[in-house]
Amino acid sequence: MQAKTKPAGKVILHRLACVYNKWCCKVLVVGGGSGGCAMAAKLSSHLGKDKVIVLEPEDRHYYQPMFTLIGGGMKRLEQSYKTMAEVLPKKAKWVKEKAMEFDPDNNTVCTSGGDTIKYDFLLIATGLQLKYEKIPGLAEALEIPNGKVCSIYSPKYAEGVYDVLRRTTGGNLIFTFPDSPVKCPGAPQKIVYIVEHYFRKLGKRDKVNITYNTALPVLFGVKHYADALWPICKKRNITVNTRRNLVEVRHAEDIAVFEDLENPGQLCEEKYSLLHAVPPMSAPDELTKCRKLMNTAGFVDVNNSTLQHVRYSNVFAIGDSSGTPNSKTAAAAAAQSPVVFRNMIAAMEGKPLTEVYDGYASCPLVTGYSTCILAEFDYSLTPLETFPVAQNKERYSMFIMKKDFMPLLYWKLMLPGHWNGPGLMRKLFGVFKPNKK
Ligand code: UQ1
Repeated sequence: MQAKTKPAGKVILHRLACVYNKWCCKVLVVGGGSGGCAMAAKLSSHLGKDKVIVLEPEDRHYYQPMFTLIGGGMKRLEQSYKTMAEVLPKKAKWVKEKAMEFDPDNNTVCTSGGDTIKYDFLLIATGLQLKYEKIPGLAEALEIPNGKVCSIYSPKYAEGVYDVLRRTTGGNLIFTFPDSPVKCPGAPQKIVYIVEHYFRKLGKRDKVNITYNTALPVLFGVKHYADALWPICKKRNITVNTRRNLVEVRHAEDIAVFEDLENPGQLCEEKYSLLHAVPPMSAPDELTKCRKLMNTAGFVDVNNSTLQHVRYSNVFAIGDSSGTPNSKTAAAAAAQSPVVFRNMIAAMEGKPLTEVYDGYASCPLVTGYSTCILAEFDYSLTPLETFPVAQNKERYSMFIMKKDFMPLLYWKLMLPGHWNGPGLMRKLFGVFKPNKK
């Protein structure tokens, strides 16, 4: 579709479509997660009442960055969510259905309720789906009452992680990172550090062996922080195996099967007393089946700078489903939000897109019950830090920021559309650190 100028015929056709379709809108936001909710707030406050529809089937909106802390027993699940009705902007219309079929050539999305929503602009903010079932035995193992397998990634299992932890008295504690892009790529190792500290605090560290098996070739993608994390693993006797991928869980025998990704087909078995598994993830199937919208890796094919779709000028993406090569975190969605907003408005007004996303993402790497390394970086994987302190050090201040300040910032500023990431703060603090960017 041409977003800029609409011929009269198209306008009439659009009006007619609105008569026959149940729903019709200026902007359709698919997904009411971090990016979708913040963008619906920005767009509906700019465009006015009922110009924006949010398509979101869930009742609850979870603050997912809290799940690691829940796994460590530092927060409870009830503290991590609000109702969707509470967080979605009042000026937007909430259709509590799922997007089932995308038709970008006709500017429509079909819903689970059998409706067709016609849009002028589409914002894809679906996030990722968790695919526990892709690892044979894993989904079943997670359902076993008083079992040994756990996972912070789902609200269904996050509290169970702390239950498994409290039941574990010794043996092999095994942690994984899957062979797929994941949301919050730091989380699979944050839970390792928390669990290690848990046993140290109890005076039982010598009773457990701790191993982190990651499918990645590195511990962390940004060297500046990886160089800080490797010595932490060494000092705390955490074994790290890279290029090792969980392929099966044989829960009857408490055995996890891993494949050596450097030697495909070569398997090894490990007996566990606690297995923390991170599922493979992908964009939702309903989205990936619309091949025209996706890149070859299975994410929405948008321009890395403008976040506009490379083929459909009236389609944008924000957050984890986007194909941009940044780390998938809420902080990244926050930094993307002003870019998507201003570029979408420019596209509506037929003006050139001028806003550029630099790939900013941040990851508060919690390293125990009182410390955190705040990693912040851009597309080039160079640090892009906010505070005038060495952020590659474990700090109590960053831990408090992660645990107590970030949830407030999220609910009070980000979701209502007022948080654009820490860019402005970085510039202000930049006065105190002339040598840093
Ligand atoms: C951030 O913007 C954000 O999104 C709201 C997070 O997720 C909850 C974060 O964890 C962080 C660290 C940021 C970046 C913010 C600052 C103040 C550095």
